[in-house]
Amino acid sequence: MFEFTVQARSGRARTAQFATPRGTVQTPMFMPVGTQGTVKGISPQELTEIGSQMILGNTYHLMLRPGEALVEAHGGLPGFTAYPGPFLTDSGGFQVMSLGHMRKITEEGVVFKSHLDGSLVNLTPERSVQVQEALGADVIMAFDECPPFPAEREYIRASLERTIRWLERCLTIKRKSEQALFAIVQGGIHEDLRQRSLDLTLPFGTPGFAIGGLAVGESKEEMFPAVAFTAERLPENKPRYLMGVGHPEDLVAGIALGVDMFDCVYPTRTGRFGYALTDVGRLNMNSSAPRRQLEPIDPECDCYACRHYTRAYLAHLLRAEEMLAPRMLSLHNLRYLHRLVERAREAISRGQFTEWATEWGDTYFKGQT
Ligand code: PRF
Ligand code: ZN
Repeated sequence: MFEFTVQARSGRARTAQFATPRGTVQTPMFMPVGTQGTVKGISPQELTEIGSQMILGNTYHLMLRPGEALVEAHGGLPGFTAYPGPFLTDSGGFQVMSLGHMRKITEEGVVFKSHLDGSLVNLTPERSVQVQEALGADVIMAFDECPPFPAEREYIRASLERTIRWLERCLTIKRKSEQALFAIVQGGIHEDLRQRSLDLTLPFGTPGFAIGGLAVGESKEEMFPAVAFTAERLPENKPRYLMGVGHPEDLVAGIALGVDMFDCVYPTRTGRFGYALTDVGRLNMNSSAPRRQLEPIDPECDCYACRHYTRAYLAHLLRAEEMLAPRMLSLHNLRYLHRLVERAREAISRGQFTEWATEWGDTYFKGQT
């Protein structure tokens, strides 16, 4: 179980099969985010149809509401959500930082005020793993700290060392063997701190490794060198997961650096706001032009929205605030990212990833407004 089999390489990019208890997935892959136990507006049947392979769930949200016991009573996230495929849950640390109030980080863990009812909640490495076990995902994440950007170098150093002690505690908890626990490499954008985090994390030999602490407000010129530095020092035979990254151009750049897994709310969130992802950049469906356009969002796309609806119809739905609009734009955007990684996998299999990526980038950036 959790065998990661590289099938082809092209430069640093690779395509692989990753075996999980609920099915084998093909990497590179994009994971839709289902924070509350649902990918906003999209049914499990639709997810399967558009080629979603693994869905992300959140410890932070689900432990607060409805509580992990209720999810466990349904047989975990697959029973609760009726999505039968593989799941990955994030550990909660990152969400506490971005959503929780009045948090206090200590060696023990994090104390925060629930964003729902203001009650004080304690989240520790042990509790995070217990909750993730109850949620029943195939892949679970170590409880880490993701420092904000910018942060003092000394803070990032102390924080990454604490993240290692938390990793050790996560791995000490007795767990069902069919869940893979991925460690998370931190260290901000500093090479020496990334190296320190790698030196301390790699010996644990977890079945996969995540690159955390990035896409938190730094520039792309700062982020990608850190991704490159980290990715090339991670094991060849294990999945590499770049957390919270999901703009089309960042997927292509990440894949080029040897990243295998991505997740982001971007496709669904930007869809709800009326934007559609295409090979010529992001289309604003709220603007006036689409209201008169009788073509689909993307003639190349095989999603339900592109097979059935004109831009004019979707723009009309948006203006009328009909709920089919955010649903169809989310569906299209997810399909776009799944198709993007499919095309990347094909190019890698042909040994022509760089050529494909360059060609894709040429049209994508030319079309960007
Ligand atoms: N840690 C965890 N989840 C995350 C991150 C992290 O550093 C990020 C960083 N972009 C997104 N999600 N546990
Ligand atoms: Zn489409």
